[in-house]
Amino acid sequence: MAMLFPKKTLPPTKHTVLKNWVSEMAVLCSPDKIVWIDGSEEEKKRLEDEAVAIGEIIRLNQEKLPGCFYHRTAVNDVARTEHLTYICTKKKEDAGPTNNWMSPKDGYKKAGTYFRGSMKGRTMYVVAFSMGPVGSSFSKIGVELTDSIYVVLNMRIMTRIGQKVLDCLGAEGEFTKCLHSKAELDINKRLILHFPEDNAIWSVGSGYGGNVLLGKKCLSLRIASHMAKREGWLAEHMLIMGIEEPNGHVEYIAAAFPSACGKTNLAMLIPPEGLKVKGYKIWTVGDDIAWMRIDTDGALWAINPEAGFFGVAPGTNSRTNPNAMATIRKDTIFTNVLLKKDFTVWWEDGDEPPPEEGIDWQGRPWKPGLKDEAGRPVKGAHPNSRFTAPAFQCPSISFRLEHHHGVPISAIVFGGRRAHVAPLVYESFSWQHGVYVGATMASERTAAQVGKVGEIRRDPMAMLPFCGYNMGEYFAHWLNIGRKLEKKPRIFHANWFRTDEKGEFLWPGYGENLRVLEWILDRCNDKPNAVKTPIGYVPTQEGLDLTGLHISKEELKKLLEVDRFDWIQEMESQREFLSIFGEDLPEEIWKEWEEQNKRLQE
Ligand code: GTP
Ligand code: SPV
Ligand code: MN
Repeated sequence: MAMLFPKKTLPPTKHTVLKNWVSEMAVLCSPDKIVWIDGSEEEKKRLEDEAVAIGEIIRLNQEKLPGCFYHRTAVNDVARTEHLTYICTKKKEDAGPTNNWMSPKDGYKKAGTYFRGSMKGRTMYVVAFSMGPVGSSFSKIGVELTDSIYVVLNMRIMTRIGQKVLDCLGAEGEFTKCLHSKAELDINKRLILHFPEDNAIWSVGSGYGGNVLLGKKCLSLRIASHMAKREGWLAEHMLIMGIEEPNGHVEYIAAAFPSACGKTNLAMLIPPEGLKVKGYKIWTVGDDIAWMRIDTDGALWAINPEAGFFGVAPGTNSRTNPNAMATIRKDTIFTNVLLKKDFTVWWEDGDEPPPEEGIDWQGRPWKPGLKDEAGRPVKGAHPNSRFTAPAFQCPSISFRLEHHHGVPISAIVFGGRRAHVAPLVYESFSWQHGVYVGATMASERTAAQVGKVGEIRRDPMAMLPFCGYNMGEYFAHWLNIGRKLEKKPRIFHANWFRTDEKGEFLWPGYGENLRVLEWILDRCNDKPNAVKTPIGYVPTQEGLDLTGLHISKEELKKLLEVDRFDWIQEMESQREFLSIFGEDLPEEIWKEWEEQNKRLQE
């Protein structure tokens, strides 16, 4: 094996702090060797060959899926483990009531015992990566040490990696120290620790996406949100998309939905038939993370710090998301989907009918109609199975992804998965009311995190699992940003998931969501197609362009309904949630709650 990397002996950097840290972590983890990742094509080939040789990944059918690979994570390691994810600050208050907390001392000590010797017989890869374009003043650099080639190959797609990043870091640049080891992949020895005060992340015992691709949720949200609070910007769990009008003018929106609630799908949408005559074009800037700051023009500008998509596979097909299907035709890594006999892949609600046989996400033989001992259908692909694909392969990708400056945001949309209560869309009354709407967002739990699927939980700004500090202070930070913004984006709330009595979705969703975005942009341009309700402005019955869509008057009414009885109950549940922040909750949020409560009682 050592022969695969014959030349690499000296670290290709003059950064003393970095070199010392790598040596120190190597002493802790005891890898057989250390390999500095340069990011070249030849290196990619070598890594793929080696990972195939040791069984870490499977090469897929290169005729049908050129450059594609398959990976299966451990059965108990298929989603983020929020209960094992901690914010390690000196003071417990700084993590706030919604985060798990450990002192940095305890964190290093406890995880240290799992890391000790964990890389024996393995290689430690040193992956320098840039979140945001390399060299941009708004980008952040991290270095991830990992014993997983799968992680290296994913980081290669999701971020910008290698020598160019080390060069950019120079001899003294700042970087986030990211340490990862699969160790024993034992859930009882798994910890995902964040040390915002040390700019460090330690992740051990997992091989799953958000737990181990440390540039993503760990750096770009948990650590970055902490930095953003100090430096006066926002790090958010948001997609960014552009909507181009026929005259070539593009308006950009940012939208925060919890995990597996439709960000990737919305960011890549294709205009529905009925709206095609209007000539809209959609540009995808990002599908998961937005870093936003106030620019010299007084507006809010956003970049997507990532370079790839780590998207949910099930439900992705040529009807729901043709752009995603085009993106994943080559050079894609598939994780925990069904492996077919011809070495292609399959998932539930994809393009093809189920194959006659295959190997499921647990590595077991599978065929359609298979049931478990309790008689429940066995899925071929895990509901949180994913694809990792380069963003530039997406037909709708915006060239602005590589722009250091990002894009100006006209509207912010919060949203969740709510079978009841929340209407299809509404507009908040002001920035302050909008922050309250975001702070009280709720959603049904999905398969993207371990826990009971379907359970309603409050998920402020879709950041509950990702805010690296006290969320009470986070709301205050949002209010502050609003005070500083001269051109404030309007704030909306959307819900594609309202159901009828039979539990069927009332709204067709996907491409049809453009109809809602159109209304949102109309509102940003002061079009009066809305009615005032106690919770905000809701479209009038004629406010949405429904050309070509078959939806009954009753269904539309139900979709847009603000039921006072439901909302009064909702307010009680919000009160309970807001109370947990105690003194840390900005009084403006309470004030908005009280006023909305009053409007509902009137
Ligand atoms: P993360 O990557 O976990 O952050 O998820 P995401 O927010 O990007 O969600 P994604 O777009 O991958 O969608 C998750 C699931 O929701 C998929 O199974 C989709 O098919 C489904 N979904 C997305 N948009 C819609 C919609 O408009 N309506 C309905 N009914 N389902 C949708
Ligand atoms: C999410 O769960 O919100 C994701 C996938 O985007 S993960 O990278 O696992 O966090
Ligand atoms: Mn996400």
